[in-house]
Amino acid sequence: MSAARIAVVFGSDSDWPVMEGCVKQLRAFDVAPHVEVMSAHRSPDRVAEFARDAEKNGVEVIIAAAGMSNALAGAVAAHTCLPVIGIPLDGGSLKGFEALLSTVQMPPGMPVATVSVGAAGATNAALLAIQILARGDKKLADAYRSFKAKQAARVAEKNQALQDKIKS
Ligand code: RP5
Repeated sequence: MSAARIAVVFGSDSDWPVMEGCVKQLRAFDVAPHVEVMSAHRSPDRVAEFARDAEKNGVEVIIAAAGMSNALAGAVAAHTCLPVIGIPLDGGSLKGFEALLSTVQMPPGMPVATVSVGAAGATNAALLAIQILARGDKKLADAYRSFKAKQAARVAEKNQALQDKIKS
C-alpha cells in the first residue's frame, strides 16, 4: 500500500463521530488518509514525533482537530513544514468558541489554516486538503472540478423544486 498523502489527527476517540465525516469526504476522492488519535496535552511526545516524521513518511497535508483548548493543530505546525489545517471541534461547554479561538489565533510565523467549527469544518478540511494536493495532481483536480459542478447542479435542482412549489 502506498504512503498516506494526508494525515488526519484528533485529540480524542470521542471526536470520531465528527471526524468520520472528514475521513469519508477524503475517501470520496479515493484518498485514504493516515488516521490517529493524539493529544497536544495528553500525549505531547507522540504529537512531536508524528509531526517531525510526517514529511519523510510521505504525508503532504496534515488535518488536526480538537475540542476545548485546541493546541493540537498549533503543536503539529510547530514541528513540521507541511501545511496544517486546523478544525475546531464543538464538544466543550463554550460550544466550540474556545476551540475556534485557540485554533485560529496563531502567532505570526506559525500558520494554521482554520476551517469552520465542527462537522462543516471536518468536511471543509478534507476538501481544502484535496485542493492543495490537486495543484500537483491532475486526476484529483478533475475530480474536484466534477465535485463542484455536481454541487452546483444540486443547488439548481433545489431551486427548481422550490420555484415549482411556490408557483402552484
Ligand atoms: C480534546 O478534548 C479532544 O479533542 C476532545 O474534543 C475533548 C474531550 O476529550 P475526551 O475527554 O472526550 O477524551 O482534547
